[in-house]
Amino acid sequence: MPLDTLHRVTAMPTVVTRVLSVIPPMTQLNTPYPSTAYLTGFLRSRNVDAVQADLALALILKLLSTDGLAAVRECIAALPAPQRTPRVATFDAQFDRYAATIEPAIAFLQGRDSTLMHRIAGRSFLPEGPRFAALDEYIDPDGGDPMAWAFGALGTHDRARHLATLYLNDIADVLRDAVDPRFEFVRYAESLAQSQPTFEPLAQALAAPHNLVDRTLHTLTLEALALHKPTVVLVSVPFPGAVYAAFRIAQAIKAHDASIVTVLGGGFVNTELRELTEPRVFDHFDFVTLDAGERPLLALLEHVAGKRSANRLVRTYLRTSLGTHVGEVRYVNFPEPDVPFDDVGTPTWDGLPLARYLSLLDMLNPMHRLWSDGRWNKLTVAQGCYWKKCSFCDVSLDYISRYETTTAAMLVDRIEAIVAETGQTGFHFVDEAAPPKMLKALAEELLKRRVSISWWGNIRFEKSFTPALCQLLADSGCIAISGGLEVASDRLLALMKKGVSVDQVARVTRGFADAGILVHAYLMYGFPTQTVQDTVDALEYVRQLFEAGCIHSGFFHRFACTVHSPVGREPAAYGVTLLPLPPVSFAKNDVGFVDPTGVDHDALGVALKKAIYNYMHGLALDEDVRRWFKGAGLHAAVPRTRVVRQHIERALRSR
Ligand code: B12
Ligand code: SF4
Repeated sequence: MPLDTLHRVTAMPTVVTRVLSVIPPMTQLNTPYPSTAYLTGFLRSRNVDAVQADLALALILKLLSTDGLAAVRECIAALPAPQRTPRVATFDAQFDRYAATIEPAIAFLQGRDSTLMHRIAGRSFLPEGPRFAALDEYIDPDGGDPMAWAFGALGTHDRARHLATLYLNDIADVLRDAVDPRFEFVRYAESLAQSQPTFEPLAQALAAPHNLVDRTLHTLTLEALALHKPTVVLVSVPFPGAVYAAFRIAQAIKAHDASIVTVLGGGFVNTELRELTEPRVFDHFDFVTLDAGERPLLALLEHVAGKRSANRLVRTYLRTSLGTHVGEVRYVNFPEPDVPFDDVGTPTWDGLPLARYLSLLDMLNPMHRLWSDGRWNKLTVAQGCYWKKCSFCDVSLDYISRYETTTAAMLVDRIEAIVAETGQTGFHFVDEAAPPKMLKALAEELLKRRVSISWWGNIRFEKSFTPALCQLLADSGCIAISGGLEVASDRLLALMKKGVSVDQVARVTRGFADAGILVHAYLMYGFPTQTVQDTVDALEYVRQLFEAGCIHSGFFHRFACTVHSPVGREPAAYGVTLLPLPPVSFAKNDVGFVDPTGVDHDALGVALKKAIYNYMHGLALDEDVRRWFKGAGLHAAVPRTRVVRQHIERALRSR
């Protein structure tokens, strides 16, 4: 079909455009995911009437209410006996206590009723289900309070928050068993979307009758439409775990009023839907856009207003015939430059219920604690990554490869505006790897203007982070940084083009630690050609880094090969062979591979995770790392590490 025909079938002239941006369930509960804040701020800067809603938070607050729990109990009553799992039975038996405590517990986690901490911490207020058994697993080796050992010196408030989080986790388990097996607080029905080559599983799920979660989301969607009366709804899916609900929202909108224009975008789309050809997606969404949303949206809003033809849309998929399951999917990308980073405006949280987010205390890991606890304003220091070389990373995608900065003055203007609007001074810089030069300039500008904030974010452990710069960053409010040490092996770091060495990471992290900044290391295992010996050596380096006080926290992730990364694009250069993918009409991201080393990385991963858990408690730091691999299902004996015991200490001395 020629593109000018597209114009006739898709142009939808609307008199006044009102744009509603929506965060679908689930992303996170402690603070809004920032995409709607960015898009709303940008659209308002261009005089578009724009509003936003967080349906993820709204859904949780509805389900976790007295009425919500009563509805869950009705579902339980309708369950056949074999489906009444022990946790469902425990909930049912203690239902009156759950119903009486849910709203106070939520108010406490929202920070609206802090004195309740005493009753919660006393452990006689909240009913306790199976999740509380985890408390018995914390054993203080010195015989002290196990919770204090596991979570550091917890005050009453934190202790109560942890107990209240276990209580909510119990309820989430009941929801999973009795209502919807796909339900989780931070991801929902993720497997229906993640690397799903066809739309079929999602289509089947969307055709199924509503369960309680679907029904609640449907009602909330209609309430948002009634409140905001949008003509265009932008649905943002950052992760696969937000996709199913995004489609349910669009389905509800279209059933209510098919003339409302629905648009899908966000990190998941930018990553996984780059080869979209499935027409059924467009039963729910009129348009799907790729990459940074600003330019495609300006074009799309002009198109919707009848002022631009469809063949001049930017990075946009659409279906060539509306209202049917058939029709072809077209990708239109009229060449227009992106809106410069300088010009994207200031995100706004206006319209989001900032006082109603939940500060959960789930994990021992101090960095995870920052992720799930507290209300953080989110801001990007630069667009993209200045390094863009790491071979495991999606460097071919726009959100990594297009690097643009702005001035420190502009960033601090944005920070000041956000603090004035939200009244909150905590910032999470959501860059993939914030550039050191910009961070330095930003710190100087913050200090110059005497703007007091706390901030944290992700960086590369590169040598321009000198001890002096680390101190400057700390002075400007930096409380924590995370960065990739990845495989902790110089051979593999070179192969993955990380551009850092283990010794350099030691020196840089020590500089941060000395400045009083919490350091979290992203660690990786299972990279192509990684041997058992490499893994044992990596753990020895990590042990020494903890022992030397360079890092305080870490997490071992299993390497996953994606089609957008250099490994996925040139597997032979990394000594691996890709497994063939089925034909793709929907999502494409992860790809299986065969590594001739044949190492059982799953077994090693268990050992690595156990080790790091102990190191974070300062335990077993003087012991031979081979102890963690015992019983890890290795056929041969675990090799002794080749790393000398004082390696990191010497690297630090040579600083
Ligand atoms: C910071 C970050 C995190 C942080 C904070 C997450 C949070 N909840 O705030 C942490 C470390 C906790 C994290 C965790 C995870 N993350 Co993360 N994260 C990021 C990162 C680096 C930045 C996110 C961000 O805030 N961006 C700023 C916002 C404004 O950008 P944006 O959402 O993309 O929005 C822009 C455009 O997409 C577009 N847009 C967005 N929505 C819409 C809607 C419409 C209609 C339109 C037109 C346009 C549009 O316009 C916006 C402005 O330009 C991104 C990569 C990236 N550079 O974006 C990965 C990314 C989103 N994460 C990803 C993943 C997979 C995860 C995890 C699932 C990892 C895991 N396995 O646990 C978890 C999920 C956690 C959760 N449930 O909250 C993937 C998602 C890809 C995919 N396959 O779907 C990404 C893309 C990175 C990657 N390739 O791995 N993440
Ligand atoms: S892993 Fe980080 S530093 Fe490396 S290219 Fe990706 S975003 Fe940049």
